[in-house]
Amino acid sequence: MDGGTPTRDHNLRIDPRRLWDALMDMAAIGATPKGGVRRLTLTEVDKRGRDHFRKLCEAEGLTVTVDAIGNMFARRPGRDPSRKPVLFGSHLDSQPSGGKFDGALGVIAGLELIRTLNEAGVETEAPLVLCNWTDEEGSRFGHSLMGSGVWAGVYPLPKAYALADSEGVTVEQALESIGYKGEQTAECFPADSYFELHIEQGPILEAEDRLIGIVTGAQAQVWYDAVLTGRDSHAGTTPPLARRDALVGAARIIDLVDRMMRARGEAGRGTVGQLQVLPNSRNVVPGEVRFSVEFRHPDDAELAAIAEAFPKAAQAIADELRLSLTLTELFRFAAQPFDPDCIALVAETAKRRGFSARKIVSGAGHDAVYVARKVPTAMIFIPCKDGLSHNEEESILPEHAAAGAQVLCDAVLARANR
Ligand code: HGY
Ligand code: MN
Ligand code: MN
Ligand code: MN
Repeated sequence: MDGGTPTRDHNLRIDPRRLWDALMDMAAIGATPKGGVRRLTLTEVDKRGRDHFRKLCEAEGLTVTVDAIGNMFARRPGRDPSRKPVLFGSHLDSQPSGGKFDGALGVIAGLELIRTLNEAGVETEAPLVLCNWTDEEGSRFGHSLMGSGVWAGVYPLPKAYALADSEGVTVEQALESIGYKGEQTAECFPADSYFELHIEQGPILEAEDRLIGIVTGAQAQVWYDAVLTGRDSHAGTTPPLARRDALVGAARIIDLVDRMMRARGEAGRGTVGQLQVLPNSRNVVPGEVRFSVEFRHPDDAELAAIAEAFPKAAQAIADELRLSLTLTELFRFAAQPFDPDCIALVAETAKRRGFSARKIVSGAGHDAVYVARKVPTAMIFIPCKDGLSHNEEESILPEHAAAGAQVLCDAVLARANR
């Protein structure tokens, strides 16, 4: 790559067709019949996505490294090696039946940025690093934003390694089995800034006909695992008062979660997404039920109030039904504001390109939430159809993907050459 003459504003244009083709190629890895993807973290399919990503990066002259938690970093040198790198990217893992753009858009748009620079022979002042973070979704091992969380010092590596999925496979075993337990330490390295392009995963941009979301931060979250234990007994012979039915208890706690959400109006979020009934036999009163609970709120005080009230109310339900309840708080994070300078750069960039934009707080969690604890960070959103995500029908318009990638490219370039 010959050195280009880095100027402040190259006015480089990404290639929308090349971007969309690369998105469709990645979407083919783990493609599901209904048009989504299944690339559960650290599975063989995730490995295929990772291998494909590595190949594309190396074909662009990037040096790819993998850290101890499997985070992938594809590095492009800058003119001034003493400068801290500008980071950008997202995640390639997906929900069990996820959409083809959640995470992948940010990674593939980052690759398009690199391709655009290479095509123009432009060298930036600061180095660039394109990131693929491990296990953003948290669906398999119960901790979302795991890779970025280890990198940012939120999760100790041994704790992350010991997390196990429902079959008892640990993160460390899964990393080893797909060959992505890297040598490099998973500690955060010095970085100038981080920019993440992502679909909004909600309805606001589409409803307001805005092209770009200038993301100012993300809301607070708390995740729990719950185990309710009663007693298996015969469905035909056990009278009501003798029953210790864990599924009835779970049903009442699920209703409690829903009522606590609705009590907070439009901003409330409370979800039970996973549920396992044991012994799961139609003529046995269930003696054990395991389920997930998560709450979110843009206001920390509200989230704290929920985290204070929920365990007590759930315990009262268990007591009433003579069940034992084990409630484990898996993690919690406060609402995370992003960096004002990076936010302003995204806003300026969108304006200069004439893209309609608005500021927005992210309802979803993203790797940027943890990276922001160490590095000045901002995010760029584009709309998704009907605000739908974590659904195989997730879809975006090619021109929206191109606009998001253009803003990412301009913002990273401006930051790397300032
Ligand atoms: O759950 C989340 O917010 C993220 O999309 N994994
Ligand atoms: Mn995502
Ligand atoms: Mn997601
Ligand atoms: Mn996310």
